[in-house]
Amino acid sequence: MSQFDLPDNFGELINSKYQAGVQSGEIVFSESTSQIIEDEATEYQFNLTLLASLASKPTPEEAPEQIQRPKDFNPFLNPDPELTVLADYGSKFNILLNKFPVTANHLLLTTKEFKSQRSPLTPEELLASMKILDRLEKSSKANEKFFAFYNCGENSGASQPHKHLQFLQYPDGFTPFPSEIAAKDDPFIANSKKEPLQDTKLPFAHFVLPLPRGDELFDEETLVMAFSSLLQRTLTVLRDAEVDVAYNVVFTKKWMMLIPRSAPIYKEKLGINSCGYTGLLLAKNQELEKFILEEGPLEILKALGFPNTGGQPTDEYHY
Ligand code: B4P
Repeated sequence: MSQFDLPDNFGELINSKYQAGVQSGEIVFSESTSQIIEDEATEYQFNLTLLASLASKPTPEEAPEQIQRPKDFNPFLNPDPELTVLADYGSKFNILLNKFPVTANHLLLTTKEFKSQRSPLTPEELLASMKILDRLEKSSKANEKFFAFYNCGENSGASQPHKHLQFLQYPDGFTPFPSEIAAKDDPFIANSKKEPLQDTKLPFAHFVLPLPRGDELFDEETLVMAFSSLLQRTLTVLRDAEVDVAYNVVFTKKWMMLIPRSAPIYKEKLGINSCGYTGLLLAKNQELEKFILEEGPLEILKALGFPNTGGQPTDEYHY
């Protein structure tokens, strides 16, 4: 038993809360269409989502008077009960529905007290997230694949400073590149003899570990060792470049990946968060969709990350 075990009907709880939220207007869902694009050089897939109407998340100026909030309003401190799936989860967290989702049932794990979105993930945050992923997969009738992500630091694409992780499902038939990379090796924790996996065909630094299976996946110590070994490499890249700490974390039950980030926005037009670095790109209008297709996903990800360090001798970039 763990304080982070979730009820068997977790999936139903999410669904009913989500349906009620959409109906009451508390959840502002954006309709979209998607296409899969295959990068010829790497043969990896990217999923390009186009919002059907102009971004429906209102800016503070556009919001109707009754929902206008002060600029520094923190939506995660006293979360709206209509968006709350589980309050006081493990006595430290809340599990909320995203108010502005692009896909149904977009979940957030938020800390009850304010904690900074610049802080690294804790053992409890990692374990709680793994339990959520596990329960989401067990509740799924269609064998959907879920991932967790964390946008850490301003350059990572984060917009809320209160600590939160997010949970989404991959589109049907989509294989994210870290899955393919992780599938090439047995589970291991990176150390001075064995570096995290990196595909040298990708033009940006990305540190991937295949995760252990079975009960070991729910062992805090294992999760922390995996995360820390990837964070070490990430911080080394950021330290060498003398930039602020910012990185994306993406993980599933099978693998974990960290990406050091140099900037949040491409050519002053396109913001990219962790979703982008697991191959899911979001265009808020047709002009941006065209822009992404012209520039190419890898060019965009390259510009907002750091050069790939695959193949470098380990002592050159250890933290
Ligand atoms: P952050 O980590 O701070 O930033 P983000 O997910 O990049 O969201 P941002 O707000 O910058 O969204 P964007 O226009 O790029 O996350 C804060 C989260 O809190 C956001 O998800 C926000 O929606 C949510 N939130 C804000 N106020 C809230 C409230 N009162 N209650 C509950 N939640 C609240 O992207 C729009 C949305 O699409 C985001 O949700 C984003 O995560 C998601 N998204 C981006 N790319 C996607 C993709 N390819 N496929 C599916 N979804 C995608």
